[in-house]
Amino acid sequence: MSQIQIVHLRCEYAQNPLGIDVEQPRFSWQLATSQPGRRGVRQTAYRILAGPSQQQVESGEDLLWDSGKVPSDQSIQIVYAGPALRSRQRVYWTVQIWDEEDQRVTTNELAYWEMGLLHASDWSAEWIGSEVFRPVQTKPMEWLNLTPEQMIQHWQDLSQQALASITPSTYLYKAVELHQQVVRARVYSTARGIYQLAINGQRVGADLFRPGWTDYNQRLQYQTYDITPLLQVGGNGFGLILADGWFAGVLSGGGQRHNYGMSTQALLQIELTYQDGSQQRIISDASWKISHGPVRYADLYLGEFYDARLEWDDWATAALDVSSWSEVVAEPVDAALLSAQIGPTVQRVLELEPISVQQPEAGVFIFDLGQNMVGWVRLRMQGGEGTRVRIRYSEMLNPDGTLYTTNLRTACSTDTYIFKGTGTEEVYEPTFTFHGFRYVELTEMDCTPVLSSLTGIVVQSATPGAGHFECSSPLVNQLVQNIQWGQRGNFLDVPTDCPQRDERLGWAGDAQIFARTATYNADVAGFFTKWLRDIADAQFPSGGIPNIVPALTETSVGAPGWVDVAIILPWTLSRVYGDLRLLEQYYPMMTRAIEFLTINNPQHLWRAQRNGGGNGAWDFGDWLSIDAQTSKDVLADAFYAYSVSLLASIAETLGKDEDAQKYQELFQQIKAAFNAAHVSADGHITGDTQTAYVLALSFHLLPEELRPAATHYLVDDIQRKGGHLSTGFLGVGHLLPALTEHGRLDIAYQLLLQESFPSWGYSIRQGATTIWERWDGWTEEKGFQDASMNSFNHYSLGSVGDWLFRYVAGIETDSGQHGERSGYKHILFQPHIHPALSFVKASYDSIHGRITSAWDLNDAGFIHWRGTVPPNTTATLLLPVCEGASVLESGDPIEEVAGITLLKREGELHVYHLESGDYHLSVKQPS
Ligand code: RAM
Repeated sequence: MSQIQIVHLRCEYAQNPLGIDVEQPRFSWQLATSQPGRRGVRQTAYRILAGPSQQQVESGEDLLWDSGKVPSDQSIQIVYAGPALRSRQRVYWTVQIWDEEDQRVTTNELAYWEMGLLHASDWSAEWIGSEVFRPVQTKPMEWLNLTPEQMIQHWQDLSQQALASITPSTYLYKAVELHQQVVRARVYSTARGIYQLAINGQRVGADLFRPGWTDYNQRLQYQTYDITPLLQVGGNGFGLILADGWFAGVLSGGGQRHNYGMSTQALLQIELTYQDGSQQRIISDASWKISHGPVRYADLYLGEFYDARLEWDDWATAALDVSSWSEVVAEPVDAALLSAQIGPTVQRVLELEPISVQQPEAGVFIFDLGQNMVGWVRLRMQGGEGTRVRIRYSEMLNPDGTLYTTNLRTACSTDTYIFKGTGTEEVYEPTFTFHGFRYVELTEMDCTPVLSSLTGIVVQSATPGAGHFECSSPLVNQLVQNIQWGQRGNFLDVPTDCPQRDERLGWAGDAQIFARTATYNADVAGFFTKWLRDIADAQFPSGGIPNIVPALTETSVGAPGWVDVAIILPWTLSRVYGDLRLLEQYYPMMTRAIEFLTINNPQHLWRAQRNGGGNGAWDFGDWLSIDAQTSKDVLADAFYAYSVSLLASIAETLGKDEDAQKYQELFQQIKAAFNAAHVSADGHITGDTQTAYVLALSFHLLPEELRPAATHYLVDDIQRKGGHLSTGFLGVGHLLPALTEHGRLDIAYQLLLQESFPSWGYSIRQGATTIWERWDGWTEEKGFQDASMNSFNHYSLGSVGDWLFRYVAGIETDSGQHGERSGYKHILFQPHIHPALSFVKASYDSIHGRITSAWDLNDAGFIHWRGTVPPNTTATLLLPVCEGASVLESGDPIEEVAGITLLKREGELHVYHLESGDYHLSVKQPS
């Protein structure tokens, strides 16, 4: 048996995806070795076999596509090059590789993918609901010019109106008699609203909040399920529950309902193939029946109201009595709007048990889940018929132990359950709402709840965890947890700013600063691929990009540091996942975004088109910085320069040399204008703030000779502030990298470990279990910040996670001139060892497999570094080794060890080349 295995076969980042509409899907796999200590495992060639059935792939006969033996070490992003794929086509595939000794390796893993409905003509289903589609007139956000007080009042009025006018969720149903055994059945389904489908009493798919959030005016994703096992010969019942969701529910825009349409509709097409080869379709059409049921209403912000007395024992079965139900209203669908789901759906991922229950007032029970989380609770309680329990959620408590809900603004986040009164324990979980909370309040019930009465259900977009980071500081370990929880709670179909108040929007500035951190925490390839498409959908005809994606009723372009997501995100994804197709696909979007700025700003300073909102209020600056006012002009010009420089790199990666040169020249012009406008001869930058220096250094805007001075002013400011940072959303992610890159690792560690205000450590000392929106969300002196904007679960200030993985553990990817080294094909290990920590242990599941990097310092003056270079990758290691030190690898003099080569010495750094394998280096400093 070969000692190399081929594992983790993926198609378009997914394991055996169903219903994709990518015309030429891409494959990836990983190599693993069962021989400990084996180094230099490499793929020298691959062969992909794809066929219509398992047998054909295994026998190699009648294949759809045989790539032949391709001499290549590429194991990611390999494009299917067989015949054009048809709607519904299922293709099985496997891969063989040849290793560095030209030994062929095969795998037993057989993967597949299945195409969705590729053409509008594939659809015959119709929209069904209680009424025909009534679009919403897009109106500009009228509240933009209101004062904060007026705004709160305005929002409150709207949410009261919304609650007063809210309508019950819709139940749709049809029964169908099937006369033969079905051998293949698929459902293609979507909704204007959010839906849950059940067949013969069983729920279809574990996904939540389908079809997810896109700009429904432009695009609706449909989902595909294999429902073969759910069907039976004889009577079959199909039931679908439809709630308002993002489509018709309350969704920011100032507490407004009906952002995309006035009522909900569902669309489903069930395609059956029988044993004898004949086919049948069951579609949503005028033959369906409609009614109301136990979900009396459901709204993402307001919560869910569930009356269990209205449940049917035989919901979605053939036996359901619908004699009193109404006819649906059916209307044709514009199938051009439909596209296949990409990326992961939202799923439940964890359950948390409460750690305490308190009774601050008679009849008020407050449960503490010990963690700020996103989802809801599952309730297990007994109650008399028609009695109720009211469930409210909050992130924090008031000093008297009651719920602090003021910062939720108008999001009532209240679930209500009416008991059936069965005489036994009833179990309830909401389905069509979610809340951001740590504390749960139960009131109004006629029984006394106990600790085990509820369980926290954590939901998020199913992005598998990728990174692990642990070190000698419990504070930093908690910080890592808080960053990961912030991501978990806010990656819910789109990357939202916060999960609790009446906002929960895809703020682009937050996402651009956090994107790289996000890639370390989880596999976000599919998640961000979907959202990138949302960004492209949101681009204005002018080329401008909005602040929020999917865009709401916003009609103006976004702010510096927000719109730049259109360049920063694709660039990040291309580096982390080696995804050059995204660069190619969105190149026109990126160039249009930049050309829009260039045309409007001929002086190379970003002055025009950065004031979304008309009155300039939406030029956010270094949002939520503390005790510093970075010049908005400095920020705008710095981001303009940065985006253009990235676009130059993108053009170069894609081999568009002329463009690369054009954007490189443009970058130089912006840089010159930046220096002329903002930088004095001695290196001072207008405003003299940390963020100004950090961005100028990180974005390479200063002449070489001024960098030391700028670093000096930066450090000076930190020291003047007593070792404290002052950066907001835009500066924070670059702060510690900039210090590290400019020789001040000591200051970077000082800020990391700082516990007094303002710092990451300060919030942790106050018991934070997530990253806060504001440094001063709660302080000992002032208590809660202004409730009109104070989320305790926001990821932006957690963008320091990138530094922990990329610099402290030191796991970074190379790119190569044309992206050939990206996706961690060639790893750069750059551990930044410092006595502030005595050990660091990290791992990261890259698209090529698991990378590890760990170091420790011991009293005897030894430095140890342990690392793993996955099979079929290579690495460069930068190790601090001072003059006269000796370096051993697993106890042997390093010069004699296979797989590792000293390339050069750069001052106190030794630069090694590593083949794949595990390494254990020790450096003994001279005594
Ligand atoms: C608030 C939030 C959000 C930020 C915008 C500018 O809505 O803090 O995260 O991006 O402001």
